Amino acid sequence: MPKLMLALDVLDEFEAIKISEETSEYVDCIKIGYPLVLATDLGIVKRIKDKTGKEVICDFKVADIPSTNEKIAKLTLNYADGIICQGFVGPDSVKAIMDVAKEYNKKDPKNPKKVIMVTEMSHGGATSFMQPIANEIAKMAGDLKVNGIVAPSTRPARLKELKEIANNAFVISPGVGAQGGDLKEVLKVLDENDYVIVGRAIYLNENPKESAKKYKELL
Ligand code: NUP
Repeated sequence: MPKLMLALDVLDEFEAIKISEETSEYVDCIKIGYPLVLATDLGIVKRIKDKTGKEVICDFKVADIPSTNEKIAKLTLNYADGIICQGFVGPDSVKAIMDVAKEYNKKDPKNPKKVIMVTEMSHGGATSFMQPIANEIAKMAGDLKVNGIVAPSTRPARLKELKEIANNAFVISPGVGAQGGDLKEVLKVLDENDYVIVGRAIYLNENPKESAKKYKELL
């Protein structure tokens, strides 16, 4: 049974806090990204954590040179439990983020920071340039021993392949709900260490709590 990760891409702090509190009974982890952080500030991570007690992952898809990745990771992991980065920039850029996480983990080994790397994205356009190199990116994820990878629920066969290649990494998988991914097929691939990411199908529902409950039960 994979866990449920709420993608909280709303643009208003009041709404973000309200939805995260309402759904927290059914949600295992909350993922926020540029939409909410740019609409508020990075401190929103702490405010959501304080209200819900949930882990918060920052989906910044960091994709820069190592020294810039390092700066972004230091700022982000000061608040967040994990950070999402792109793998296509290569191992040195990803390692820079992992080194920052290791420093934080030395100081606070009980709450280890997670580095999660995108392999192949879930939207249609990802088949143009990402898909042809995604297996190699997943192999790099396994070699570097990142904590997790992002792989698409919109393409369960690819999800399976990427999960197998990245072997020890857990998978967080977007695409169920608004993007039309087939949850039944996804559940054949993911296990209890993995996460199904659901955003709009929960936060745009007129009753986010009921929707989160429904997804939790389906999982
Ligand atoms: O490949 C990816 N696809 C994707 O949708 C990688 C992602 N990080 N995401 C994110 O997952 C996307 O930015 C959004 O935050 C979430 C999916 O949300 P929804 O389609 O369920 O609303």
